[in-house]
Amino acid sequence: MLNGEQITIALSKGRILDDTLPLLEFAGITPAEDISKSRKLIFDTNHDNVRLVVLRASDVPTYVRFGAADLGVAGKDVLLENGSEGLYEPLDLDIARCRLMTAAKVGAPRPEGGRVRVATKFVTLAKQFYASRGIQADIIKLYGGMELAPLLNLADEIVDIVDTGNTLKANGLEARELICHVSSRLIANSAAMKMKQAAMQALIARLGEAVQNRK
Ligand code: PRT
Ligand code: MG
Repeated sequence: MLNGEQITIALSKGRILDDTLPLLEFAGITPAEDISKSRKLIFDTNHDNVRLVVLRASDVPTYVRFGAADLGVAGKDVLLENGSEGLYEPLDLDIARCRLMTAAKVGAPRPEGGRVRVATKFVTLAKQFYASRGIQADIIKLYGGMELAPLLNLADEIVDIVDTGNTLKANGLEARELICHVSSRLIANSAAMKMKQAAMQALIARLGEAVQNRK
């Protein structure tokens, strides 16, 4: 079914990878070796023309946008934050589900009158959210461990991903407002969708079946 066109699929390291591999497996694509046990970044598969590359979650859209990878799997949070220009989003894979939320110290009131200091790695989404509520926010860019910022009084609030809420709880924080629901999406390079139409469509269709099968 997959014809000879070379297809490169970019996967996110970490939690998304664990949920993506079973979908690929159902779609008939098996890595030639155990990705989680290897330090390699490029993996052959049981299909001569399909290979997998394993990247940082936030780099996946970049590889796909520039056509270095034809397909990729990325969180909707990353796509919304970085923009999805030049990308198709043919499938909601319905994996790595979570919520983007604001959070603050338990019981702490939002500073009145003045500006709210917000620590996050989602600078664009945070700006949009507070602006949409008419709240003046000073956004402080962090690269991780956002939970620490309110504890050390670097910020009043954070914007971060919440799943179980355990991380917030363990740090004396509580979720406040929901910004958006998040799941991982299959993304496709728009030129590859035309140039490699047959192989791309076949793969997307198979992955669509894999998603349905999980439901
Ligand atoms: O390393 P890099 O900065 O490139 O990426 P990353 O650290 O965001 O990668 P990774 O693997 O942690 O997350 C990749 C994607 O998984 C995210 O972009 C989301 O789309 C999705 N996802 C799903 C999550 C979570 N669930 C999640 N729980 N991403 C992060 N978390 C973190 C969250 O940041 C917080 O620290 O887990 C903690 C909250 O979890 P709970 O269960 O305690 O609420
Ligand atoms: Mg992480």
